[in-house]
Amino acid sequence: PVEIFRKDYQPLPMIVSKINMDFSIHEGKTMVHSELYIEGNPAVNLADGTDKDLVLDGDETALKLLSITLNEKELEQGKDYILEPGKLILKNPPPKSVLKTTVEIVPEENTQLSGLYKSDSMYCTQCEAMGFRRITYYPDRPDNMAVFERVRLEASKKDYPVLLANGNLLEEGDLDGDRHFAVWSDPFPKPSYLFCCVAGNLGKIADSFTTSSGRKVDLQLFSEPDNVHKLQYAMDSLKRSMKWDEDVYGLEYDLDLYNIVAVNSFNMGAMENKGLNVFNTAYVLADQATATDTDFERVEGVIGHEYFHNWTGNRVTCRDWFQLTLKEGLTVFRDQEFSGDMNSKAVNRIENVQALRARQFAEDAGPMSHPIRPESYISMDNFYTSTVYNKGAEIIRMYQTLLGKDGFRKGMDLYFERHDGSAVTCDDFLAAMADANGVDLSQFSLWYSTPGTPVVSYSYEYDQPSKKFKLTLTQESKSESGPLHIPISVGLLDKNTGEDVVPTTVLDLKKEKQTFEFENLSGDVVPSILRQFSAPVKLVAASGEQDEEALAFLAARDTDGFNKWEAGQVLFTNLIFQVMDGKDKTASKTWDFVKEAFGRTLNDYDSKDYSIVAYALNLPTESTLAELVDVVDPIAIHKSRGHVKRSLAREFHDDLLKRYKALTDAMSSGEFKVDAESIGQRRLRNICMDYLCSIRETPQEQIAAAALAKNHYESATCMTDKVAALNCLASMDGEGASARDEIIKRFYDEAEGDALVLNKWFSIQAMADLPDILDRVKALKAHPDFTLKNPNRCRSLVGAFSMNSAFHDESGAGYRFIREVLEELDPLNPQISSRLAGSLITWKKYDEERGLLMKTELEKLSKLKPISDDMFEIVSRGLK
Ligand code: BAL
Ligand code: ZN
Repeated sequence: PVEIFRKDYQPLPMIVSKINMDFSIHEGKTMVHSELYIEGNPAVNLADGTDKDLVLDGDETALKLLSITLNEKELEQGKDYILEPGKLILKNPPPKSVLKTTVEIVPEENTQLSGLYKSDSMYCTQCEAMGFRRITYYPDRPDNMAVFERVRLEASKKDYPVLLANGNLLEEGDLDGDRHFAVWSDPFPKPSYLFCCVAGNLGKIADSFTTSSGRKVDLQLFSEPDNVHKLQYAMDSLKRSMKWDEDVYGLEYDLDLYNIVAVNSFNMGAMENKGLNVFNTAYVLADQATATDTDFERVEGVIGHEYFHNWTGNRVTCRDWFQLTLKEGLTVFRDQEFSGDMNSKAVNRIENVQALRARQFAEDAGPMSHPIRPESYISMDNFYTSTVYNKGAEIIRMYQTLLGKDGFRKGMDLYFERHDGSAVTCDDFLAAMADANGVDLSQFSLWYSTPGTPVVSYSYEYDQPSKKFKLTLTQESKSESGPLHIPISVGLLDKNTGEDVVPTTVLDLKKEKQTFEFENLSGDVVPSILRQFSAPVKLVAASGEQDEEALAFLAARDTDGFNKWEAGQVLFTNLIFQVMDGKDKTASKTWDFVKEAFGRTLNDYDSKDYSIVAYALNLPTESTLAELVDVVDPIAIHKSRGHVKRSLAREFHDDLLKRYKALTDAMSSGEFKVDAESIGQRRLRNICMDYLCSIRETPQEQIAAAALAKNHYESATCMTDKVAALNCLASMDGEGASARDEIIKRFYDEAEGDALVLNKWFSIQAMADLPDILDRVKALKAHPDFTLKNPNRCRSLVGAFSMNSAFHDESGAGYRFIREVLEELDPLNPQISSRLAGSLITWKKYDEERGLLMKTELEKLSKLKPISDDMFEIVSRGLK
């Protein structure tokens, strides 16, 4: 395996400016003919006489080279070109040459799902980051932008009636022997990672969108014929995305056609190929019977995300893969803003920060910690990370916080004005933001090179005589070039009235330690710090202990929705850790604060923001809690959290039941909707059920809990409620076991083979809290519906189990199981195996015995022969 470094970037001396392709698809063998129009890179001036070789990437494990000519002359290996592992080097081709190659590939054997492969009955491609080199020899790097002028596909008409590629359809027709063809052309120059073609027997829905300048764009969404009825929500989301990008950024779609294809076996969530997005079915198919509210939200978000890439990613792309966050951080930020505008901004912010803390903070605390712009990689696939995506989005959000919405828009406009049609760097983005606003962002640029989660500590004092409030902030980060520029949004609330006496103000924390003064106050105040989570940092009290009275005050009265929720979460967290430390919670003041906040929220029947109420009642997740301690004992965290949950459920049993029933009544007559209010009602009712079902120490309680959840399941009219009920039932034992088994079976039967519903069936069981969980997971792995070849199915069982605290059973059996699965999976699909290996590499975070058991399995994995580059990189980093 070779490590590639950002500092070694060199532009290509020769580039491909145009390409024509011809795919002849036959069962078991596809011939790919390519014509590459080569020219000198105008941006590179080499001295006369210097060799200008053209390095073409090609994965020799996938490509069988059948012929190669340059300007119609056959080439001789060793003389005209050299074949090396992963490369074909064309020696000094004259400028303005045409290279023609023919290769044979076998998509049916492509289990890596990178390049051209078969997903069930359809052929499809995935080229980002480096899949195109598994289709043909080509400079497979994003700075080579070429026009794909003619892409011709030919296949059996009966089996593959739909033939698609990027851009516009030029021609189509029938051929002898039940075959047909289609020719596609994409006028926009693009890097190879955005290439796509599809051949299949597909159904579709069609619609159109008229852009703000009056152009009609045809929209087509394809899936296997059985799933066509589940495409409507995605279509509506697409039209909302197109409108939103025009309204917010003045960005219009540029082709006459926008196609999306739903694919069952897909490594990623979706892919933004120009004019032809490919979607993992999980992120595009949704209907009442099969999708949860979270699924609907995700479909809208990912449809938006891929659509927004058309400008931030496709029209302006990355110069090299180290710049991935240039398009991903920016596009995640754009999809988050879109989802916030379509639904609830406050709910959206809470969900995004929860995800960031649970995944990105964990990643940044382990051996895969890297800056949002990494310095090196072995396999780029390993860097499609929460850091590049989600922390990257937080960095973009900070630009907007610092420059304001108008300033940010000015920066975006200048970015497109300067770079439309080119492949650029994160520095170019920063320069556009700085120049458009006339500000110096050089200190801010350190966010791109600094790994780790910075810690910001605060202390404050109010001086009564002068009526001044002083807030001192201190930062600690891994930046090697001095302190970061951190925007800290702060508001001050009057301690007596709760009034916002200083509305949200952005403080520029630029030094290691800074004191900010607020004058002319009329009395003492409570500060609300890091409102809206204005920077991806950990905020701690300098004294080491938060003022719980202030937290209780903020949980009740903060005018900033995010910090109101956050204050409650900190109180919950404190209580859970006190229980973990063996403290008697009833003697603790925290318990009183928690009870007060919980009761007030639960009994607030005035608020119609049901999701916010639900999230305020929800305890922090186990992974969020794990991020807050130096040595993680996942079983202890699980137990303490469970204890606090049950204590609250007992304390508020009657109120929970009352709220549950009130919501049941309120919802009983309504038709199914996926608007914020309906989603919120379901969310809140399901949280009430979850608390109520946690009370099951005695046989009577087990019977009551099982009856409640079973009734919930039986009266459910949508997947959200079915999943919520099954989630509760799946962990029931004792007197609840028969209801559990009955509903697990029913859920399976009612799925009627629907792949996405079966994924839920697998994952809910894999996450269950049962003593014999590992045996159950092993039995599920042997289930006829389980396969390692489908990434969604694989994640739904193996990935889900790795998040169950029982994975960390002190016997080490969970770790052993994962290692055995990974040994089986790595030869099939390294992208997925290396992802799942992430569950073992954080061994240093755990207590010594567990850490050692995890490390032992990692060491065994490192001896895998052969081992994929992806797995090699993760395991080696993990063992460092
Ligand atoms: N570009 C890979 C999939 C995505 O982030 O949209
Ligand atoms: Zn993306």
